[in-house]
Amino acid sequence: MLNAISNVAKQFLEKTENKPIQVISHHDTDGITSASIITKALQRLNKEFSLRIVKQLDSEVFKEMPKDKVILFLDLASNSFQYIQDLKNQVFILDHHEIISEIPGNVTIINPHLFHEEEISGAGLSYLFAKELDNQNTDLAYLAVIGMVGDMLEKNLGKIYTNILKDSKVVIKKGLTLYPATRPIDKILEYSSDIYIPNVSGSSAGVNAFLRDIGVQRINNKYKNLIELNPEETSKLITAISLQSTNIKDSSEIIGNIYLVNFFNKIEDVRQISAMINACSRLGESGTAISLCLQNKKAKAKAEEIYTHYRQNIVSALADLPHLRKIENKNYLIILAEDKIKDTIIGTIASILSNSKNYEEGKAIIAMAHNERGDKIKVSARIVGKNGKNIREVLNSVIEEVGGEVGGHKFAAGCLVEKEKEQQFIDMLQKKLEIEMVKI
Ligand SMILES: [Mn+2]
Repeated sequence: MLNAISNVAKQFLEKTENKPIQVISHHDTDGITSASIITKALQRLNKEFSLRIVKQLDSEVFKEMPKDKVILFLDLASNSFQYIQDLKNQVFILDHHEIISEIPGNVTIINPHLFHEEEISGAGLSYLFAKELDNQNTDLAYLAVIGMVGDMLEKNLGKIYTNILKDSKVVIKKGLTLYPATRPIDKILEYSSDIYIPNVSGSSAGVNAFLRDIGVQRINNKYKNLIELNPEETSKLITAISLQSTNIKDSSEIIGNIYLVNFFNKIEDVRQISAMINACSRLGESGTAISLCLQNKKAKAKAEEIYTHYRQNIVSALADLPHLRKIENKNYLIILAEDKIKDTIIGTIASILSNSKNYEEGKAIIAMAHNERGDKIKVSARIVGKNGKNIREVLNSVIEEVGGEVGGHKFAAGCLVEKEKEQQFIDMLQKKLEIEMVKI
């Protein structure tokens, strides 16, 4: 694959010698870090280019495609050939999503699925590509690591990513994956949204009692940072969290690599940076997210503000849940948030619900919210406990009849439906969910 990337980089330089470039990337952390790497690389080459960040590649995006530019897609487009084949442009794609149809003639693509090698995130591919353009871009390797963690691909690292990690100078520690690991453990337990421990989460008195019970001591009246805990303290903490939290089923869910990077001249937890990028982008501030990635000082303060705001959005959305319209039975819960929850965080809300122990394993959680323009409905579906029916197939079967676009996988999928089809979609969804239940 590395040879192929080198060839594609050469072709790209040739084709863009006298032509401007349109870069199009995805709005999640992996897409934003991909876009940041390529932005820096193209600036270094003095190339003329513009950048667009999109939630998904739908027909709308293709309506506004510039005619006389070379198009470079990052972290998306492998399943959008039906649109791309009609373009007159020369198209380059660096993506790791599954290819579902024949590659059109105007497309040059790097996708790990074509090489049967390890899975590489969009940012990893963008980094390898940028490094071929100019070896100076090796200093962007940290962004490839942030993108990888953002896409949760860190569990099975292969040879290529191991080398990217070496380039990045990111330090890896084994331990508890709650973040930011660079902060005191009491603050992490109090504020983490990844675990819920009754009487501890959200309560500083509860946290103190919890830590005292398991024998983690304060030093000079302060708790250690998570990364400073010794192995004994870490293991006591992991045991206590697995026993008392209501959402962690197995301690392996909270054990893993902690990635530490030098960012704005401070050691930071990559998961925290990824969460900040994600928050900025989802609240419509992708420009800030990219500036943050490229370590622009002004962007940092703004990103921190947005991140706080984003977390407040989620907290208030969760607090609003009891007041929203719902359709619920033993096997599924459909939440009709309408315009009361932003479409950009509805997926996060569905994930949080599907990870709580309030619902039985195998239950389908489907959350629906209107988009900003009010013409479409974003649907996010999850399966509790990641065990049971294939929710992507369920959505597919509904969309086949109602119309729309589906993405995702077995236990976490989503789709976009025309607003006027809302009732038809809900009726059909209930019908399909019930059929699926009977099959099981
Ligand atoms: Mn990705």
